[in-house]
Amino acid sequence: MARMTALRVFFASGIAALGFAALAPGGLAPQVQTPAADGPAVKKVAVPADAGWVDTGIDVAPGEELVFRAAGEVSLQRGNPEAGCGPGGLDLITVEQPVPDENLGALIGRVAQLVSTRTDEDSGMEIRDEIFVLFFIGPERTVTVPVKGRLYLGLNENVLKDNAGEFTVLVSRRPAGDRTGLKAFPRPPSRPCARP
Ligand SMILES: [Ca+2]
Repeated sequence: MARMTALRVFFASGIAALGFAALAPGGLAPQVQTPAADGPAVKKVAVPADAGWVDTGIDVAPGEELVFRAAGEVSLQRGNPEAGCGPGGLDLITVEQPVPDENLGALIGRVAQLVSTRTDEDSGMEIRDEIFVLFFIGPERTVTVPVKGRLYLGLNENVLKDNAGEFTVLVSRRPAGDRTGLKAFPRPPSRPCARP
């Protein structure tokens, strides 16, 4: 289940502005955080297929472990019966998509760290310099965070306006160095050891 493909680290300026421009105005409100009964907090995040990067509201640190579990159906082209898929995406790879070697429309993640902002002399537009990492998630995956930043979720596609539907993603996290937390999602309490 866990896919350990390499995480790509990017440094972008200008391009980063395009990335942020894909966000819905004002961003999307993160969902309510619900503490699990016997484990780390699990956050439920809706990822509409046509929304661009969804801000989870979660700031992550290097070494922290994130466990994702996703469900839901989306269409990558409204009205096209061949364009429906779950978080694993369509069995299709195109020449242009954010994570190039994974299925089109699959659930992907992005951790972005803003380095600086500056103003373009010609256009007057704000340019955001940032470091970011993109990674495949799919229906279920555990990821160790490589860089500090804000966690965003989205689809592995560049043409988003014609999409419909949404994924629902549960995000569970464990701090770096924490060996007491649960590996993934809450499990039933373990039985006490039998007395000798
Ligand atoms: Ca599309």
